[in-house]
Amino acid sequence: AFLENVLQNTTFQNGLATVDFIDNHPELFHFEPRMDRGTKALQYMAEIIVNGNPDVPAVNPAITFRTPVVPDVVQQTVTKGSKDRLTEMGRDKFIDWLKNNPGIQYTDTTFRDAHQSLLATRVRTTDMLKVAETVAKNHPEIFSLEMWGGATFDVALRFLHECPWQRLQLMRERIPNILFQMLIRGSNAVGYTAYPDNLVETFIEESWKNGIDIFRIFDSLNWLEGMQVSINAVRERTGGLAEACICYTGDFLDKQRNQKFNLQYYIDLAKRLEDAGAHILGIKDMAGLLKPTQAGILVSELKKSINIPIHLHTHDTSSIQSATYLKAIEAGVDVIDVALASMSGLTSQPNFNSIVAMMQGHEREQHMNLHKLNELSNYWEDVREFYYPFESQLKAGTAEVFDHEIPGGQYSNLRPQARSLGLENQFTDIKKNYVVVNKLFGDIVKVTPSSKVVGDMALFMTANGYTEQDIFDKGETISFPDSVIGLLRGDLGQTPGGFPETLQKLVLKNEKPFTDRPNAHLQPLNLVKEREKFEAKYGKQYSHLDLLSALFYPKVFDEYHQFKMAFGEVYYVPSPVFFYGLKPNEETLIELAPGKSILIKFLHMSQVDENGYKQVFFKLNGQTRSIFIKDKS
Ligand code: 3PY
Ligand code: ZN
Repeated sequence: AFLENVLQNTTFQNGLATVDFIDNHPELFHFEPRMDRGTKALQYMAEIIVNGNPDVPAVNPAITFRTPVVPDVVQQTVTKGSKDRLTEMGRDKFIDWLKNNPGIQYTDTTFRDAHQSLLATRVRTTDMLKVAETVAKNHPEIFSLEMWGGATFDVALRFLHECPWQRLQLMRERIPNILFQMLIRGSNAVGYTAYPDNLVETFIEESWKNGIDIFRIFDSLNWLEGMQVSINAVRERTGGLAEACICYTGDFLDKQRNQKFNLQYYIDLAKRLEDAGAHILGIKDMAGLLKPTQAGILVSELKKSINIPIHLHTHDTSSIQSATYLKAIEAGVDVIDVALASMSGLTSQPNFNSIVAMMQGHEREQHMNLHKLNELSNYWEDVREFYYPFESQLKAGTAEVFDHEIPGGQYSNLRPQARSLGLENQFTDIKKNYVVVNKLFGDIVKVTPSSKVVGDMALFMTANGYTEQDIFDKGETISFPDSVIGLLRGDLGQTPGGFPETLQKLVLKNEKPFTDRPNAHLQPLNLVKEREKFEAKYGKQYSHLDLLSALFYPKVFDEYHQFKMAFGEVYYVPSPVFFYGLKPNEETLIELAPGKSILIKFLHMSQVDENGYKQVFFKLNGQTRSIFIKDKS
């Protein structure tokens, strides 16, 4: 139904509105929800043209983009793949098949970790959807697609203004045959802090219902207790697979080092994860520290000690990780993580296409259509250009990673973080301090969120010019960053051997640390009550899945909502337009819904008027329209 707003109100039109008119008629000041989708799309285009996208401050006006070419499909039908196999066999038989099948299996991380590690997680749903069907039809041999979780959940809502659940659903519709995989941070789920167990459980159940099959579960301190709730939830509430991880750090062959993380440590942890109900063991080498020789030894020893299949994940920061894969393959690893050529290497995963070539003639070769994989990589090469402001400065592999142990995803983030604090010139000191902090904390596993705490402390020490000795000498009077207090209080769980007590006392002052599960102190959420609160705030327009998003990220969700009210759905806006706006006389076809497209052409824009507004003129499906936008410059 058409609802009146203030501009159509006759009292207002006739100049009869009095001072309390606004108070008496708040309903007349709700404009946005009534705008149609085309108008909201124009509103967004106009905003970006006038004020730019705040997420991309440094735009290069000279840049032009190529049009990415979607590879032709080799056949119109979708061949059965790993997803069908899991459905047909059930979990136990599927796991047996995986263990006994000689061909090496590939997980493609292009839709998640690759862009999290190279492009600050910014890859948008529309760029994924365009090739989704191609992946399903041309590459049914892929074991799984890592396409959700980790930082994608937060970044989708916060910076891309799109719904992560919708991404999952749309991808699932287009790729029915290949297993979907997500990364989940145990009791930290897709966030950075501990959440009530029942929120994590509900989240896992809904992720499964909406398309996730493999749950790669880790704990940022390798603390089994932080993973158990998630493992149980996958087993009990889904038909999917619980892949529980040992996070790999250090170098167990390095005799110089205090060997807390020795070979036996990993084997014991792997056995405990198997006993805890893992269907697959993940070796999560988030910083790319697992060297080839060590990989051969680790995988062989694990193969002797556990019965579940092994899935290896690494980052190619040092540029030697394809050698690690070859050694692991020869030692019997079952699945490896790779990224399409143009989205691989450096802080991302090793090169899928080249590894397929490496395996040609090998006894564990798995057939893949390399020609088509190359075409797919070419698509991503062009798409990657859209995201140029998010590229990290790293140009070549670095063996320094074996010293600082900074995870791939964090490495590309730390420099912009340093820049925003005015510390970019001290990046070398930050890397050194990262090592110092790790030692101060007692040598811990560093992966989200524990890695963020080490990073925060390294930045804090660099900014204040503190040395290790200063921390002990002046610690009583230093107020440490909140995340550091949280870690040493046990908010993220426990580290093997515990945190060093002297530091713990200096940081916590008089506060007592936890020794048990931080989540156990959190009240279960009453989801019915939460729904009521949610509806009181946002009405009935959002689903149960949106409620879960809001429970993880209340503030981010609120901003997402505000954005949606003003600009509607933007996931289908082409990326160059989304980030940089249209140029005069440029046009774009926008698919609002299947079969409903609009053609928008940007004509020109006026000078700023006395109230600070610019008028932006478009043609929308041939009709001239204009939008007023406040110039924020
Ligand atoms: C994440 O937690 O997002 C990671 O990718 C950790 O490696
Ligand atoms: Zn990773």
